[in-house]
Amino acid sequence: MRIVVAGGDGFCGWPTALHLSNQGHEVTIVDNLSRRKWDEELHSNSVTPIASLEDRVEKWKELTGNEIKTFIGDLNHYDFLREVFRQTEPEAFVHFAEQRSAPYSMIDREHAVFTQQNNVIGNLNVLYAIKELAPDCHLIKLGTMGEYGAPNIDIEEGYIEIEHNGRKDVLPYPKQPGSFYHLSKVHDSHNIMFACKIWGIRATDLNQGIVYGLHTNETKMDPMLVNRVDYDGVFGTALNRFLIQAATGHDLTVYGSGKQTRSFLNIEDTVRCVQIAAENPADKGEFRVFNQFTEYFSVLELAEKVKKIAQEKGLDTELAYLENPRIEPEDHYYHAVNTGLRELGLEPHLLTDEVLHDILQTVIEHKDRVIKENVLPSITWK
Ligand code: NAD
Ligand code: USQ
Repeated sequence: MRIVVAGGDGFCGWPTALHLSNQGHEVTIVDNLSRRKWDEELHSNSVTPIASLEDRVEKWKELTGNEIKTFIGDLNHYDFLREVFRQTEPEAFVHFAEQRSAPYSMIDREHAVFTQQNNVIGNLNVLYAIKELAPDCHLIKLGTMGEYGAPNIDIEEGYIEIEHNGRKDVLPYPKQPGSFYHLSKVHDSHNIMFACKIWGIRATDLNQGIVYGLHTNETKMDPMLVNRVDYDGVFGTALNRFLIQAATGHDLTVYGSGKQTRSFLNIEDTVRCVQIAAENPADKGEFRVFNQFTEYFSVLELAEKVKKIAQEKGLDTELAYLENPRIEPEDHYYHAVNTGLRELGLEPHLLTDEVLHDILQTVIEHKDRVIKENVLPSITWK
């Protein structure tokens, strides 16, 4: 298939582009390289040293003979996006290209406005480009489990049957997101659902949990292909942050009681979920929703797991309970359904001690790159 991966220079997008290319698909990456610029803005970096996008795709071609075309530009620039569609004629458009940090979106008004403009308008442009230039193209959009929040009932995949005053309907599952970033994903979901209804677009919203790990079979093929890994208080995410903190002798930063529960998946499963979605497209006019995660844990459970593994490696790791910089429920019910992707063949890579050892070993090798001042959280929701 001809597949565009927007955001293909990022943490999820790069390994996904390689994986799809390795499966024989004709892959094109679109990215404006803004994630690298946000590192400059925050005086931060990836723990792993990452090559330029140009060098990455050149190395990939040298190793496999597969060409990945690249377009450097912004989804918010519609003329640019149209040109991408004209030249690539995509059968699937995988959309990772958004500002994805909740804390970044909560810095101040400018960052909240930027996040929603970048994400919501970029996605709306993609919908219009599909309508105008590739009406049969399947949109595979990365949403997030955080769109649902933490309701006191089970979380279904996108829809819920409701009975009210003696009548029944299947309705979009209620959304209670916890940051201006998470809200941008809710707005995207609504726009996509509407576009499917009025224009007959086919779309899959992948409500993804928190992704951990860094390597996939493809990124391991050469140091030039290594994936980025974030650890700072803005872009770093829970489990990866704890592993990097353990590697550098920092206490593990549990926010509040740590009882807040989230869903997780290994980056190796992200790339397979996208492949499964691409190879099993939604029907025309269908707005299909999958919850893309394999397991859920409380933050405290993860910190305890990392502490145990770190101590086995002789590291002196302890937990630090910090005042929670976010406004979020800490003690709550959590049960979410994730059958859609499993039914289409996903075989999860679960979070075993071996997996934790492996990631910890890699980050230990690069620990000197960690800028210690960036580890503690600096942004609050208040
Ligand atoms: P990332 O920041 O590493 O990658 C995003 C990429 O998109 C970057 O390379 C960036 O330069 C590019 N980009 C951003 N805005 C763009 C624009 N307007 N035009 C062109 N390119 C643009 O993020 P990630 O961790 O790879 O996340 C990818 C997607 O998956 C996001 O949509 C995110 O919301 C979703 N997601 C991520 C996680 C996670 O744990 N990382 C979990 C759930 C969902
Ligand atoms: N947390 C800690 N300590 C830390 C970092 C985080 O206790 O050092 C807690 C947070 O308070 C929160 C939970 O861990 O309760 C998750 O925080 P996170 O930063 O790992 O993840 P989040 O902000 O939700 O965002 C990440 C990605 C985002 C994606 C989302 C998936 O950055 O792009 O959408 O995970 S989900 O959480 O399912 O919505």
